[in-house]
Amino acid sequence: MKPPVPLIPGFNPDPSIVRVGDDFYLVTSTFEYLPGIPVYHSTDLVTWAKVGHVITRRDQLQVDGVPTGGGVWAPTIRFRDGVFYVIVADAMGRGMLLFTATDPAGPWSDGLPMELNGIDPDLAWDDDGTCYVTFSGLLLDPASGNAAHLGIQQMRMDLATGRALEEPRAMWSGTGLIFPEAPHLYQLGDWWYLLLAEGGTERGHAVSIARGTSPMGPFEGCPANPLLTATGTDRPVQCSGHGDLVLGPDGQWWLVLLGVWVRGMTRSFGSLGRETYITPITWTEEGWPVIAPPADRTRTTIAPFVDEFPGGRFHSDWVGVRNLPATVATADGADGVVLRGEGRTMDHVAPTFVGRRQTRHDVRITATVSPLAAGTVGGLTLRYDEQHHYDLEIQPGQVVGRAVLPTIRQEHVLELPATNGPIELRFEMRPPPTDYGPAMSSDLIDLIAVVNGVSLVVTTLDGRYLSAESACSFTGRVAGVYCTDGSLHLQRYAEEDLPT
Ligand code: 6LW
Repeated sequence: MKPPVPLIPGFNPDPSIVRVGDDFYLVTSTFEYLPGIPVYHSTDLVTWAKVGHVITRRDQLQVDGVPTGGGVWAPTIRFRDGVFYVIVADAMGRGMLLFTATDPAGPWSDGLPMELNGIDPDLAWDDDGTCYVTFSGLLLDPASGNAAHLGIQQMRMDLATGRALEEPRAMWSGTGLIFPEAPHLYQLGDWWYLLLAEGGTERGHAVSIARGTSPMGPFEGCPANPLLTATGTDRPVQCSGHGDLVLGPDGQWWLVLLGVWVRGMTRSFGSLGRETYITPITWTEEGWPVIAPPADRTRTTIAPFVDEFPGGRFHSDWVGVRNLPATVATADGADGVVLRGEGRTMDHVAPTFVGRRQTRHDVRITATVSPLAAGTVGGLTLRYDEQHHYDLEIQPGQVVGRAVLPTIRQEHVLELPATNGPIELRFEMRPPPTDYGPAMSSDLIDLIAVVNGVSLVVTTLDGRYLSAESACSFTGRVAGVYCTDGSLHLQRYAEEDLPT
């Protein structure tokens, strides 16, 4: 089965969407990466362009304190009376925050702390203008290692002050599956609909819905729940869930949702992490939505990406880990950017690294770099987190291919031929062997250094260890360039389909 191409490729989970006139805006989760919460814009729900980010200043989040995988979780975007609202959890950081802007491209406000405890907040207003914040009552305590789940909850809140106007009330929380979350409340005709995700964000992920005549409930679950799940199916997009409804330009209802594009059978691996998909909705005569599995309606190709950093500037796709790209790497007069090592490797929680989400399977990623100082150590890396990364590293006189996985570290070392020119560092991710028929991994990754026009395959690594399943991560692969010592000039970076 040919998989549908994601609507927003590369890790972009927990999509939330709002329609304002003929314009659609969509936001996704970004965890420990900065800038955070990209704002994508479309007029046709097919072609999307990033217009900005909600988080462009470090102090909008508590980036330094949060564990990797914490940070920006599940923003909801809404619009009312000329103001865009994004409500989000800075998980294990500043907590629940409300950001506002009159232009979705930004600038966005500093983030008002909201008096509520949980994750996945939603905003809805009734006809009187009362605001209801509905959220998932997941309480995390990293200090004790404990977590509790209170189900879906709701409070009326004052958005001007962030104060709760009442105690949280328990809401309809799905069909009884684990982790009811991602609630969104909509007033459609005579009904208030409460959409949510349940089953956990992995293979059991599901979308369910209920409705009632008041935003506070009581709610009656749809008899057809769960309305969507890929669990137990052979669909190439698994983990489908965490959706948000929108009425399209054509009068058609759509659900944007997250999914993981996997390779394999019942055991399978999704190297790109959780991406954003879109799928059509129809309505039954009784007024319940029917959600089709994501299908290839949206895009057929993902354009190649090339950045030569004109004037030393970054394309808006670039991210840093707990740091903004422009503060990690700087322009140096000419085109390209320069990274200066400060002793931190990719094992560090805040490496000297600039990266971009991997957006496709069967891909060639090339970084053209030159060491600028004697003793420079750095190169191209593929990161899931500080415990899961593959590095292709230039050191004085040698090039190292390194796999870092929890408790495991492996290095392959080759001599680096002398050169006066730049070095191309390359990851080529190709389909895995099919000894059993179906693939038993996500991909094989060749780590290649091209020096003086000669390609050296430093090593080949199995890609399954850098997948959503193995890394147990909410994010996905981010490829990019790092520098541990000395300084490295990054002249060109390209991601393109692997030539066949
Ligand atoms: C998100 C929640 C989830 O807040 O993952 O497991 C969190 N479920 O809906 C981060 O994406």
